[in-house]
Amino acid sequence: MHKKAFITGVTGQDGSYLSEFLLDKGYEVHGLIRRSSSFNISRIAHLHQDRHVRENKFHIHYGDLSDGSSLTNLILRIQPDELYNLAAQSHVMSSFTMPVFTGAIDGLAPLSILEVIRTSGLPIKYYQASTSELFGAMPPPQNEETRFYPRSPYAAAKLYAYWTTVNYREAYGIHASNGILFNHESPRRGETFVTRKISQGVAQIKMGLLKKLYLGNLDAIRDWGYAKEYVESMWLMLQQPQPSDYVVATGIGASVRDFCERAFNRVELNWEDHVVFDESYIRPTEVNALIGDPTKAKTHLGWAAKTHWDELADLMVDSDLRNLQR
Ligand code: NAP
Ligand code: F7E
Repeated sequence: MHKKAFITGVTGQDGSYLSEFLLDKGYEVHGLIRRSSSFNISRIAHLHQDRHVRENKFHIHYGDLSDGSSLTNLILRIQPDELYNLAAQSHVMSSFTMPVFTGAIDGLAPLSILEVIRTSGLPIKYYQASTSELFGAMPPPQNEETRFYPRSPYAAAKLYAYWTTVNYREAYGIHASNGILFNHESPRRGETFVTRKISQGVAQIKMGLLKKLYLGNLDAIRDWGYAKEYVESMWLMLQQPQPSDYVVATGIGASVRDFCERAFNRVELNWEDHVVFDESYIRPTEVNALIGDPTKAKTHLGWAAKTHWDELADLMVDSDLRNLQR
């Protein structure tokens, strides 16, 4: 019997890679999409079109994380073996302008999902998309023992969901795990996150379509990995006999400035000729440095990142150049 997975956030960067990964493993995949005026499935359109080729194993369902009844109906109807809760208002800067919405979707909605699992009595394994942003102001390296110090409404909401996940595991014996993922990027990354903004900007400048790239804090340090590799760690967590919480990272830090330099070098341009500081991108509270210690993921899950951030910068620039050349 094939397994069934339910993915919230299936239209996002991680949801699209996770769907591909699980379909390749023979899963029947169900994804939640929200209703919008335009059909927003560009990252999963190929899977939707291929669903007949894949023996009708990919299904999308309308719903919204703010609508508990839609979630209840879907979970009871699908009865998945595994539920990956990836949906979120995931932009840190936007969480300062939409704090209440972010709190509802990123903080409270995971509780609604866990309540459906608890009251249904179904043996659904649960993955919560937690984040390195939980560590916020704590200096690197950060691991599972590091204290949390959130620095945004996004991180505070995710902190609530983190502890709800731990609590439902301890209180009700639910197989619920937190993946504390550090930044992971790809050609499918949203266009307003800094790596993709840079790779797209570099490609546009190279093609003569843009003159300047406006950025905020160039000193921020992040541990950037390749999203396509990170989704395997989510699946591995749910295959463990016992649920737990895991840091997933490369263990290597680089600054936004480093990433810029590498991305511009890829097309033989000097970043300093094109990047302009724009203070509107400065956050009310910044997270200065996140570098993960992924020892537990390596030891317990056998998972390790393969792609270094500089290769990631290259592959993102190459992809954006190809997109424009098309
Ligand atoms: P993403 O590309 O921004 O995708 C977010 C997904 O959530 C999209 O499918 C979005 O749908 C959906 N969504 C947002 N609000 C919703 C709502 N009210 N109801 C239903 N769906 C909703 O994010 P990602 O980079 O793939 O990240 C996946 C998860 O991991 C997120 O929870 C994020 O916070 C977390 N995370 C990400 C990183 C990272 O570096 N990427 C690191 C740590 C944790 P639309 O397409 O309709 O907008
Ligand atoms: O910012 C700086 C900015 O928006 C990275 C989300 O996936 O990862 C992501 O959150 C850094 C910050 O990602 C610009 O100030 C400079 O220090 O790409 P970002 P993030 O805030 O780290 C975590 C792990 C998540 O969980 C989140 O969901 O880059 N920065 N100039 C800029 N950032 C943006 N967006 N735009 C700029 O122009």
